[in-house]
Amino acid sequence: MSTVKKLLIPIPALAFTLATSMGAATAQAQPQETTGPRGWWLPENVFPAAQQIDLLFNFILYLTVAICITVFITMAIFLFKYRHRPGRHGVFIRGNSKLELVWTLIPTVILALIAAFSQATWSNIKQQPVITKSDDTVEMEVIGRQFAWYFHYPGSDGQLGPRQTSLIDTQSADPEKLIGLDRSHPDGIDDIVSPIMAVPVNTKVLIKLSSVDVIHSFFLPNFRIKQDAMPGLNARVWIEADRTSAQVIGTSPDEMDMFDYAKPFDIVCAELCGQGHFKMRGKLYVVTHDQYEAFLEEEASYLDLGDEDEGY
Ligand SMILES: [Cu+2]
Repeated sequence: MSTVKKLLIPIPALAFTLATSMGAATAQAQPQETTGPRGWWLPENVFPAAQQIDLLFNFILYLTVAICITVFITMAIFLFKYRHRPGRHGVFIRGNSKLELVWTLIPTVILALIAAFSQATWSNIKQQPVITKSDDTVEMEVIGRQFAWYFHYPGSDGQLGPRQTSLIDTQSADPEKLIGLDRSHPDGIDDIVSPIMAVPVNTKVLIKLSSVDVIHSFFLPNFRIKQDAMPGLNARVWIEADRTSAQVIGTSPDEMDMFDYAKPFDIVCAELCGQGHFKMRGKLYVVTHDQYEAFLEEEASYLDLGDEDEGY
């Protein structure tokens, strides 16, 4: 076998690796059974405000692919046109100021345009007053810990109880001790801490995001949300789903029956946070208002049992 043939053999394998790794961040994060109808592209978006993110993503992708193809074709033409031929000598060129100005200005204008387009999207997703609490919003807290997510809901008083660093016990099997919830505070008495995330559909959900150990990243592929969870810092995130997870992902007899066997959206950690990073996944159920109320009631009933059993 010639050397050229030997070198050519790995090319299909390499092309396959490149093609599959293009969507690696989302592909790895979305196991087949929970992310819903699995197309070859992004998972279905249920967050109307994130449509702008998809538009920007596609615009930047198509632009960079077009530039990439143009550069490689130009390079190939130059390689061929100015290849070595007997008797041909190189020519000394001092440079071309006009040409250099053009290839500096074009990318500058393109980057400025992308920055201008992104600014509106960024403001809508990130800035006040979009993420302000009001009567028809739901507030909750999401806390990352190696290697799971915990969800802190306000109880019937609608107020999130405070968490204290001194109360955090990262070795505890009890979720409320893991996140350091202060039960002695009046706001914290009826609070719920659960390893399951449930939010009502068509409702703005404000999330206070943090971590009790290392940096994690809260990634909701179906909402195009990805935000770092930092120890000692409260990041603000908001979401609003226009469909329930049962409508998008479907139902399964294997799922817990709390939400009529609805399958959940994926929650993944998108920050390499330690040896168990790969298994740091959670379930996000977007449910009807009735199902959401029933979920909180059921969780609160466990809370009462815990209170009766003083020894525990
Ligand atoms: Cu993590």
